[in-house]
Amino acid sequence: MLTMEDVIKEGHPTLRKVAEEVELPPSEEDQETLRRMMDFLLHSQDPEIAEKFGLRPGVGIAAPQINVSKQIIAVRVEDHNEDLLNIGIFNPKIISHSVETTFLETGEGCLSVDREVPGIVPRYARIKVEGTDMEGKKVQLKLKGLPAIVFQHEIDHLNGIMFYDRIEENDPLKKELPPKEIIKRSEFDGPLA
Ligand code: LHY
Ligand code: NI
Repeated sequence: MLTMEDVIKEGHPTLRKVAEEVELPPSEEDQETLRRMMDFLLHSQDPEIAEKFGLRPGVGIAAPQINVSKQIIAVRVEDHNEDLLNIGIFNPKIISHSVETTFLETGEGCLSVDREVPGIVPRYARIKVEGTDMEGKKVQLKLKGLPAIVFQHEIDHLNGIMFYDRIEENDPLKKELPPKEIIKRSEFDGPLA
């Protein structure tokens, strides 16, 4: 099973790389990677297992964080109705998003960052994500609230982006995306960068 020792930390070059697309249908090896990532989240959210293995509770993880530079993410998080969204996705892509932005009141953290970084991380309030699930089936998800934030955090990892890259350096409490990003991204023109 994966533990914190398998999770690479900031400064590791893999976290700054653009991850490779997964070939479809997903290979046994890629499926196994995703399964291990989903198990990690499950274990990290089980108080007894987490305590026993020293796991930091997590709601999302991206393959580059376990030093696999491939477009694979796992998310395990409750939505605003307390329904569990537990999903693994190959090649996730934000195909559209709201103009409205949002942010987590408490700021964001990262399993690959062993320090607190205060500041507002602006995120799209709503996104539509396309990708491929564990079985190789194409899926589309419409997300808002915490699940939308977690997906954006994880998809950022696939593009070598850390959450603190999005905190305005001279104004860490700024709640808007920089205007040029709003313009660029509202054209739905490809990956976040
Ligand atoms: N995991 C974070 C976690 O605590 C994800 C996250 C996302 C935290 C958004 C807070 C806000 O589960 C990761 O760092 N995954 O990359
Ligand atoms: Ni992270």
